[in-house]
Amino acid sequence: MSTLDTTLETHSDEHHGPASGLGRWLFTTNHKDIGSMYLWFSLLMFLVGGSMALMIRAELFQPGLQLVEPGFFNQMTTMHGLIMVFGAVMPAFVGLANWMIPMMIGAPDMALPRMNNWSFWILPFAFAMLISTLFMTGGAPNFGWTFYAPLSTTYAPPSVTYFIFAIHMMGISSIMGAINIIATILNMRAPGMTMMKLPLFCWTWLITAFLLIAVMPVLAGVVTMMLMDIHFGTSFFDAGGGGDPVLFQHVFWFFGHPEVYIMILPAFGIISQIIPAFARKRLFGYASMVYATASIAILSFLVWAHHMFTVGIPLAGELFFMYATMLIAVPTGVKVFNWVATMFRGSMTFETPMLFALAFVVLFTIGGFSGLMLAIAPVDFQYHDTYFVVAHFHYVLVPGAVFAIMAGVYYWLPKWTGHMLDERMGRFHFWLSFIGVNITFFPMHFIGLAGMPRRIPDYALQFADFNMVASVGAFLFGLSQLTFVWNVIACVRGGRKAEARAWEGAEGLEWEVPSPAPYHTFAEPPKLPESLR
Ligand code: HEM
Ligand SMILES: [Cu+2]
Repeated sequence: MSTLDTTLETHSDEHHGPASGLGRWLFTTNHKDIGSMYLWFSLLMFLVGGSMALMIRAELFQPGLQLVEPGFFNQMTTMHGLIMVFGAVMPAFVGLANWMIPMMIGAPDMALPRMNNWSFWILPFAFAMLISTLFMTGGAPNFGWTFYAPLSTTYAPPSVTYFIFAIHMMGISSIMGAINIIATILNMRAPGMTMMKLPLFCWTWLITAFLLIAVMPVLAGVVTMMLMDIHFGTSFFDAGGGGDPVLFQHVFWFFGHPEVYIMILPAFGIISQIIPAFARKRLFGYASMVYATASIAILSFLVWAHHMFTVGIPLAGELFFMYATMLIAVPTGVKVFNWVATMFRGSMTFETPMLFALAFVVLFTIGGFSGLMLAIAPVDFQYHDTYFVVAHFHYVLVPGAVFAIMAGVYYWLPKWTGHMLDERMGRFHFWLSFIGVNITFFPMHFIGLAGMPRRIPDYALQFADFNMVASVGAFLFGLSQLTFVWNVIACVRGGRKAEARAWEGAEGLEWEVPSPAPYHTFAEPPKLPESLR
């Protein structure tokens, strides 16, 4: 090697490590730094939103009013829902996308690194503003995470204006993140990585990004209409001025239903990476996974009114939305079938990421089945707005989305930190969470079917036993998350050294680079490994 070459190399090394101090984090355009910030932010929001859930469950431990004012209770349910959806689950997926997509496709970074910095940094401001409403006159938003008008307009606390601004900012962040992910995946794949070789986490995120671009503007639109109704004399949602509150629900759920897939499709992707690794087999039915994901995404635009069966839509509408919703079970069933078929006759081992992935398959499916029950229009008249709904969506969100995120974190932690995690602590966290989640949410099916309404601080005596069980489970689940925090911090600080391919059966470009992954990977496009050729 000539002298010139050597100087050039040392030169470039000197200037491309991380900057030092706070500036590194404020001004970074590095996908790994930004991914880490998203993940830490998400963890913080998960703990804040989780504490709110525990306040709710503490009040509901017994019938009667014990701990909080009913008005404050409503603020807690609202803030809990908003923080978990927009602050915990969505940013966690974006963090995983930032870390993993460039490494999985063999790109040096995201396509639009400066925008990436901005996508992240507006989030802390949005959530600081949202949470600050708790200290304002009239209190925080109290109208539920679905913010139905006129509760969120005519009868809303003054802080609703800050809520609207916060939602706008979150929307901008999500749209920029989505544009970045699409630009990266479509343009920056290593030579030879055709679309049908793309790792499934990238595929599911690509489709999710299109969903985000399609529906975040709808969310922005609906909050803007609220803003107009509140401050500028319009009556979009005010029957007294010729408007219609049901219009709100249509616009909201046109955003809201695709939103629930935004929170689950990337989870499908993570599970589709992990199960083959620990079954030591290729994923069964790769192409059908891609088509199933796309079908779910397209169908998600045609089912929004299944949230509105009770508002009085025409019978033809009830039937259309009922059957369209049931249709989604078909591609979802394909996915579950493929995961099970991947495991069939595989050489399975059950490390922590795999345990979370397996629990995902079983418990998400329970949530899917209760979703099918809710889709049956005539019986939804009984379930609507009861704890059955709360049970349903927590099964898809907690042992669904959240377990998938934890599976992904445990799976990729060795790549991020260079250390293996403490398996015993990981399994301890898994079993406590698995037991806690079921004790919390399974009884909610029964109290829901028996008629206990959601979003109430007090309830009739006959619901007392199951509520007590659910509250005990919630504290078990909540406290066991501290073992997760402990695990992650311990793994960052030390542990057995991880190899490049940290898990025996793991395949993909991310396992070809050293652990921890260097600050810059793939300055040159890599040659694809055997498994991808
Ligand atoms: C420690 C785990 C959790 C517990 C114990 C918990 C508990 C609760 C409770 C008791 C409610 C109020 C139900 C009602 O009164 O109607 C609620 C609502 C809600 N939760 Fe959770 N939750 C947890 C985690 C999550 C996660 C991870 C998410 C989202 C990813 C989530 C999303 C929601 C949503 C969207 C609502 C509806 C809020 C509303 O009614 O507007 N929860 N949760
Ligand atoms: Cu829906």
